[in-house]
Amino acid sequence: MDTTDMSFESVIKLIGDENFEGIGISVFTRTRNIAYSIAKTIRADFPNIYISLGGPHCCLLPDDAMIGCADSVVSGEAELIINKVFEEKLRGIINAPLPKNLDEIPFPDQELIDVDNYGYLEGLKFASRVTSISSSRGCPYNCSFCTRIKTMKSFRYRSAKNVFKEIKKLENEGFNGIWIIDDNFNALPNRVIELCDMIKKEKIRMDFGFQGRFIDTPKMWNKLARSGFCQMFGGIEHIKPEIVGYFNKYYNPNKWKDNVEIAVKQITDSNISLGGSIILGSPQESRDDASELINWCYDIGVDVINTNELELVYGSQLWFDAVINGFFPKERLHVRITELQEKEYLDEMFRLAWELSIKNWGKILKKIIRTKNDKFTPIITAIRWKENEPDYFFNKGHDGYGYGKRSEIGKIISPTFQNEP
Ligand code: B12
Repeated sequence: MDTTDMSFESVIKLIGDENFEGIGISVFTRTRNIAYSIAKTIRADFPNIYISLGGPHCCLLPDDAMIGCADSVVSGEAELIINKVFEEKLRGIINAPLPKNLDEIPFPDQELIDVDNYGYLEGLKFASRVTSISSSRGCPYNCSFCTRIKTMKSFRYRSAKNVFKEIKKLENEGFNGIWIIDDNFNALPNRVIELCDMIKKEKIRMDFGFQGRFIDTPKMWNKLARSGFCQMFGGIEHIKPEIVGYFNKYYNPNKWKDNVEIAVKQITDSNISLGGSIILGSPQESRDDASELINWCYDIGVDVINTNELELVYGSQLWFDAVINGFFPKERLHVRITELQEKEYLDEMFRLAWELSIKNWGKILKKIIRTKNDKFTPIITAIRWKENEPDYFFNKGHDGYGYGKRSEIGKIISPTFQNEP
């Protein structure tokens, strides 16, 4: 619904027009209300359709999801069990086993995916035909704002050989851009280097982007850049030691800032375009801290500064601490910091980050020309990006990773996101 701006009504109409026997819905905590509404409407209008819910929120709170009017709720990863669930129309809460060896899972069938709307990040289209690869699951770190769903707690990864095989298959299918959507693609630098060597050796000419972590490994960044990895998104989150500690981002909060700076230099020296995410609004943050952080990101060479308001989501350490300390009742599963504290400077800071990112426009364009195999697609969208600023941000703009639209800063009008009452 988010990628295509599909309204609730058009989803229900689609269901009426087709002859579905079963419907599966993925549920995020922030999208649970719309997911449950869809399930309830299907139940009322099409009582014979079997409904199953799954996804991060069902891993966290399967009971809550069961009330959402489904026949079954799958908690865990569905690959080993999904056929059985739908063929046998299983009922109730189903605990799915986690696949241990990810190399055994078949590659996604791209024909089932509508890829036309895929591949936009911050309004820039990555390449003309883009899809995604998941090369690992989970994350070895323990950031306090992240919901630690059970599937994430066990960090598992595919072999470089197996990932390469999927890349080759996608190349044969006509894709020229791939986003690696792992929580932390470069958690194991040696695996990444092995993959880069294969891509280089086989002369694959595709553009790759990834979500990763800032680590001091010049060799890895260099190899990535030379095998088509031209864009990275990483979580800087903050530089103020009290806040870095509050986020549990690094073993020594005093050293995080230096660590990021070193990695950013290595990444940008390799010409990889860099999006750095930051989280604004922590209780320990002043307006000056936020502005210092944003300006620092710009000064050290982050190309696009991606701003997020701190959200306390069920399943994260921060949510748990806030409930224990009586900041809100445990029934509230998703709370924005501005619901708890006045943070009048946030709008101004979102705008500052956007304006500084726009200032990097020429630099981003140069990087595209220098590093990308498909230069044409991103340049066309980059021109549109520049022409529409700041309208793009305020009217058609982004929330977090580019999903969910803001009518004005802070007000999200994404079709799937509804504020809690
Ligand atoms: C890639 C990714 C993205 C991508 C793509 C999102 C997408 N819609 O697919 C981008 C960058 C766009 C993104 C954006 C956001 N994301 Co995100 N993202 C991820 C990430 C890193 C990987 C997802 C993934 O592929 N996992 C691997 C697969 C195997 O797991 P899975 O998706 O959960 O699916 C399995 C099971 O859940 C189950 N399942 C899933 N659906 C269904 C449905 C049925 C019927 C059944 C039976 C089973 C089933 O089977 C699947 C296969 O094993 C996860 C973290 C994580 N490890 O999951 C966060 C995560 C899903 N994101 C999260 C969030 C909060 C967001 C944003 C809201 C961030 C923001 N502030 O903007 C936006 C929302 C965007 C949106 N509306 O979709 C949270 C969700 C938390 C929660 N409690 O709901 C996660 C868990 C990160 C975290 N730990 O905090 N995200």
